[in-house]
Amino acid sequence: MSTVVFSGGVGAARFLSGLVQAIDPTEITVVSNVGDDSVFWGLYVCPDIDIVIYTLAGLINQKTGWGLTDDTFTTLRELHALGEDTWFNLGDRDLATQIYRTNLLGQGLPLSEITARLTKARGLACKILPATDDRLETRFLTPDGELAFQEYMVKRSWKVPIQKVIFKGADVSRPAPGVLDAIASADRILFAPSNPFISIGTILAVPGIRQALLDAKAPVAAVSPIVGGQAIKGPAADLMRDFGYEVSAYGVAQVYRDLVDLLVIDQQDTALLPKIQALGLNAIATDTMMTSPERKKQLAADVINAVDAL
Ligand code: FO1
Repeated sequence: MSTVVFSGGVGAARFLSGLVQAIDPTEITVVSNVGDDSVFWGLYVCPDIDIVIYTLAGLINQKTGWGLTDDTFTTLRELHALGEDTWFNLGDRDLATQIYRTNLLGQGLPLSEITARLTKARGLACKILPATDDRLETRFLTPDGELAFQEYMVKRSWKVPIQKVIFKGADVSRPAPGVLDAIASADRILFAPSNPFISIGTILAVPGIRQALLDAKAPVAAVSPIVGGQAIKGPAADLMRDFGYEVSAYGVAQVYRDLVDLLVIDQQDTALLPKIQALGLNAIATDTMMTSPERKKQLAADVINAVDAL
């Protein structure tokens, strides 16, 4: 039973760490957002891919949800001493991944091949595919001008209203090798509890992926990243508000209504089920908080059971 998971960063990684316990990890293909990718000091950083790899390898910094556990920041401090702006915290150990990736990109290897090598080097059994090997940059039009993804997310702590999300390069991007085939041959397709606009939405901005999803024979299920009217992490709630959606699991259902067959929402939002079902979606409520390995595995099992029952 092959399972394809559309994935952003921290929330997706936590969900995937439950999924690899609940089903055979060799049958999981992760399609990762790459719109957050950024270049710092000439190094090509793929936060969402790295967050998923580090999490599944048991190496993630549990407190932040990104970066490596027990990392140090000596290189960053030296860069600061040289007068560099060091708001993006690349740890010394994390830099090894960035040097490895950037070196291979420079040799002409596609991101998908480099990601496969990183996945193998970290001993993971699942497959991780970037949505595209082409450069696709999520950028934000704000009252202060256009901001790159990490400028908005990290430097400005997403405290700027968004007028428009720009997927620079998306129009000429192509799905990475294996992405369309994985979607077409999947038995289940899941949207991790990621940002509907700038994680899942960015993947869907790659020409061909949305259509592949609509054509897929597999049922599609999404886990709501909004619980009790709030985002678990990141700017999902702010973006929903900026784009005129209700900040709730119902708002998520409205965003996803043409794409998914099933929405999994948190048990504290159970009262929203009839409203979501009235949109024509299947919906279940369960514990989506993922605060322990057991709860992560249970959420994954609940999603799998619900999607297989469709
Ligand atoms: N997020 C932060 O809030 N502050 C950081 O300094 C930061 C550094 C960082 C370094 C490597 C990496 O892979 C991720 C990093 N993140 C940081 C997370 C990242 O900005 C976002 O969480 C993702 O782009 C969203 O999925």
